[in-house]
Amino acid sequence: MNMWYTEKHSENVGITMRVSETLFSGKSEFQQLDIVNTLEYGKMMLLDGLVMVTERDEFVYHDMLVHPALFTHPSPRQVLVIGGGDGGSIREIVRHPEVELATLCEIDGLVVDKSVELLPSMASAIDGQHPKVKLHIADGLAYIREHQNAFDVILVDSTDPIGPAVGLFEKDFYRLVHGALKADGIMVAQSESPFYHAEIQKNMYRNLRAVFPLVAMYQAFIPTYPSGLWSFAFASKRYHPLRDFQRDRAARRNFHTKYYNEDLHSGAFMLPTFAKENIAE
Ligand code: AG3
Repeated sequence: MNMWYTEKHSENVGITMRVSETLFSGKSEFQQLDIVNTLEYGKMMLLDGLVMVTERDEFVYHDMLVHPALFTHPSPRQVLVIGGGDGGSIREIVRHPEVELATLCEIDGLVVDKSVELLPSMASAIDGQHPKVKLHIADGLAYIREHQNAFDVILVDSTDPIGPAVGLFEKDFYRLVHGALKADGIMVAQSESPFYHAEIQKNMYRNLRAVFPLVAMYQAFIPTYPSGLWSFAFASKRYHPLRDFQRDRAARRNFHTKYYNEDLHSGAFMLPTFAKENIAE
């Protein structure tokens, strides 16, 4: 057996992984979903052919989407994830004792069902049993329109801006997120690769700045995403990710994080010049 899966990152470049078996392959109302087993990265989930998560490196993405905002907000009680149907972000959120309720709003029920069935190391908190987790299979835009002034932190755990996620990179959506946050709320969204996606980042950060008073980019190393250099947008109504960082609370956390730590929190906001230039005002 010599089966390989390649995600093309440009016309001429891609990442390729040896695959041992296909665990699921099917089409939902929204997108193509595939879950395969790879030899080096464990199980891998793809949406419309794009790598969403692998068991081996998902810890980087989920640590970094969740912990910087939750260790900056002094009291993150109500947290919403838009997208993120694999459950990895919710798993990290409920490790914070301050969190009272973690809500997942995922548009595609098939992603949740198949993650619970095939990716239990990520989906353990969204199997319907966790007392602090609420699950909505719904369009994120419609959901936040109906839940204004409700959340301390909103995390946008989306795929690339093609297919069902296009709207999650637009100004109208950020206005709704702003309204769905309380007066001191924080939003974090995955914001693509500074190396490959300069145009997307330029528009995305311009849209965010039109809505939020404080917008910053931070980075993480994610081997299976295009270029390996990935980024997140921190958009905030009040708290600054470095000045208001609750370093002591982060250092005293009573759970293990394999990527995030209290030193890296600040380091992640230091950017290479080309990344700064992508989002220069
Ligand atoms: N979110 C996917 C980020 C985009 C990856 N892009 C790509 N492979 N071209 C991951 C969701 C994990 N909860």
